Amino acid sequence: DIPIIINACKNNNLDEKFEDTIISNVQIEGPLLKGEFEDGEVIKKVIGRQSEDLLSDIEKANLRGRGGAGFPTSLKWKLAYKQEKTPKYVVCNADEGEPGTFKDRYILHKHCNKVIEGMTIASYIIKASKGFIYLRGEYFYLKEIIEKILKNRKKAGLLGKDILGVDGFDFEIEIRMGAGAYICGEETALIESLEGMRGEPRNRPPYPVDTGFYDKPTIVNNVETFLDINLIFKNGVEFFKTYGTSKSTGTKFFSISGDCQAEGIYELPFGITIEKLIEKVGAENIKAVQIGGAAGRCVKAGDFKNRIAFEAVPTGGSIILFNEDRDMLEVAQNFMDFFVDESCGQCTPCREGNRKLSNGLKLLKEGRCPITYLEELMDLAETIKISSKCGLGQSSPNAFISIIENFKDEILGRLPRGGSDE
Ligand code: L3W
Ligand code: SF4
Repeated sequence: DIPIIINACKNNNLDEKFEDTIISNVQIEGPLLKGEFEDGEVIKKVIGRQSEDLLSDIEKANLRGRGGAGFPTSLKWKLAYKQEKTPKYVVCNADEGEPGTFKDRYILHKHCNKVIEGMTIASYIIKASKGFIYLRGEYFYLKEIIEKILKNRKKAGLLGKDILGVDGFDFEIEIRMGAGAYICGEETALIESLEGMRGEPRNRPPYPVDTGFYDKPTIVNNVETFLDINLIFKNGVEFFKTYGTSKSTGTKFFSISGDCQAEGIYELPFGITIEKLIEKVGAENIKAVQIGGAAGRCVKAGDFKNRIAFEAVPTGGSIILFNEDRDMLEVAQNFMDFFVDESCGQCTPCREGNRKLSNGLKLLKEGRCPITYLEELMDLAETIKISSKCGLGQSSPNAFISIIENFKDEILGRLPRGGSDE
């Protein structure tokens, strides 16, 4: 018997009560989940149109991936469409494991039909015949719900062979469960896991658009990106662009938690200021906001006029608020311990470097970290960012760096003898 190690991402509260409390506060100010939606209605609108034409609409809408990196969806899909290798694959990345993120879980629970509709449109555009929903292991309870929807859609001719009677429009979707590893949210580790291998990132390039699942063209997109596709083809490009900024069009789902009265899920236009967001969730005396989860940056009170957008402060959706009572070193420690746990261990800067940053924070909290060592740790943090193999390592020191830089006064007071190098 080989023991299965389930390294659950600890920072999310996964008990069932969570759905009834935090997720019950859903504030939708954008159009994505509003209005009537009939299964198959958006697919019907795209059928008969050429892939190039549909890709041009996505390009004009300037849709950017909602998983955090903001890569142009039209470019990703165009690269996959142009590939001659077949079969091609569409993967929905539902391995939502970023600390403080719980919006995809809600979307999949309550609006899964729209996500599947978006995936089916993607398959029509790039000419893929198979799709996967890679579902976070801890969201096992959603598997049955999604399976039922897939079955119903197949019965209605919206999945399977010759979808809606269109000759050769074949698309099947399978659910694959993750097993609790955060790294499987990184697209190439996800693909390795889909192939039955240990979830370890591959070198990129080649990118999955040409060398993905079993080396075939594969697009991997976040749950929310597939949701956005519906809006573009249902209401049109111009309508989509009425929300957001010119470089970050549309709306964004945020999972908001921490020191506030109305934590929950919010759909808001891109470009909203941090200040406005704090006001919306009824938070007071906030000294820091972590934007983008553990991989994101910690923004200090003086910078709350900044906007949340790909060209300003980007996020895949996680927003965590900290009030004046919070010890920012504890916050940084929490994030660094998370990365020490979740690093796949493949490359040295991430595996060893994050451990050193975490240990350095312990020394700082105990008042045993001289200023010269703190400076060395900041250099190490930059080295980890530039020398790690994948997005996890490259973004893991963000919280450490931004907290040390933004809360210098709070931290310098914790150095031995006011900062002297004893
Ligand atoms: C073709 C090129 N494709 C880039 C594609 C690439 C990917 C997308 C974004 O994640 C953050 C990090 C993590 N030809 C391409 C190309 N692409 N150049 O565009 O790529 P990239 O490299 O900008 O970002 P990334 O490394 O994928 C960066 C976080 O995202 N992350 C994401 C997790 C997401 C989930 C989820 O959606 N459920 O878990 C994982 O590492 O923190 O900060 O598709 O192929 N020249
Ligand atoms: Fe693994 Fe970290 Fe290297 Fe990514 S950066 S491959 S998670 S060790």
